[in-house]
Amino acid sequence: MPVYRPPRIAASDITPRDIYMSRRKFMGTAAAGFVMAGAGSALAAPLTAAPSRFSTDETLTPKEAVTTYNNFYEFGTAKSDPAQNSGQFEPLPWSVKVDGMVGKPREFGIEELMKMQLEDRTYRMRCVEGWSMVIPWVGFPLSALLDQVEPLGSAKYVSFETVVRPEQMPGQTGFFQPLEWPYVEGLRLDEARHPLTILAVGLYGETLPNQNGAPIRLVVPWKYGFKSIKSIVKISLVEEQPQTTWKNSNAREYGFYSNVNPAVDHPRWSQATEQRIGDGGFFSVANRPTLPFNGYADEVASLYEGMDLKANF
Ligand SMILES: Nc1nc2c(c(=O)[nH]1)N[C@H]1C(S)=C(S)[C@@H](COP(=O)(O)O)O[C@H]1N2
Ligand SMILES: [Mo]
Repeated sequence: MPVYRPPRIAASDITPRDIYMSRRKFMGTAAAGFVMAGAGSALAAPLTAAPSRFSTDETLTPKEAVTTYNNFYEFGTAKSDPAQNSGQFEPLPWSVKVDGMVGKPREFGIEELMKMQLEDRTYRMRCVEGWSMVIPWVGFPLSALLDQVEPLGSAKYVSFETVVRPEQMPGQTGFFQPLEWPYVEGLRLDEARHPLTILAVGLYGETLPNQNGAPIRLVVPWKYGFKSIKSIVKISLVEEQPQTTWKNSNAREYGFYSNVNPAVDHPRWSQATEQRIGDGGFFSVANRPTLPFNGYADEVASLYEGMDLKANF
């Protein structure tokens, strides 16, 4: 991944959380749930979502930064590429195939997934590159989807796959390919079933912009951002630890677990601190301490009892 360069965000760009939340409340009464935009349309549709006890009340990262400073290598490797190069991507029609070691394998249309009980999940997001954001996702627990397909006792892991569409994803064409496609990720089944793990279908109260993983992406807030795979077309329940794109690309630098851990440095930089995008404006530096499990230790540390977190990064 390229070396991190801080974006320039003025303090005035930051949306105070109370303003956003009161706007959300208004939209909750005004919007009649998900409005399907036409196929291929990038029109953002408002979403209705219930509050969640898992949401942080920290200052939100401005929507402008969340939607223009992205990692989505299918659209290019520069932070500005996904927003600039994803205009022709068609998130509709869409479906997600759920298969493998399950009693009831099936394909879910996106319309059906949008009708799940949606919640506001405002989470910290920590990229392995050393920056972080606070993003108000709209989504539902992955466990709610897994329940519907009835995982078998033999299932130990969940694997995820992003769409491959070179004709709409310029990062998948050309001579230089930074990663292998499809982008794949994975979780242990207990991580996948954890209540913090969500499938997000929106952010800031609207359907996901293409650059953030439209129409549906994973969010696992205690792990480095690359685990949160975008634009998912397939979810499989499997017995063995799944392949993951960044580990395949460089196993020494990017592990399967990738839990946020200030005590385990990346081979090329420290993970002890981070820069919260929007903090400190122009002279912003990576000065905020990084928290174990990205601040979600109370919720998730028990998943890793007895495991050597330094060896199993
Ligand atoms: N398919 C796919 N998913 C992906 C990526 C990617 O390049 N391709 N980048 C990951 C990385 S490194 C991060 S930090 C987050 C960024 O999510 P955001 O752009 O919505 O903040 O998406 C993750 N999911
Ligand atoms: Mo990342």
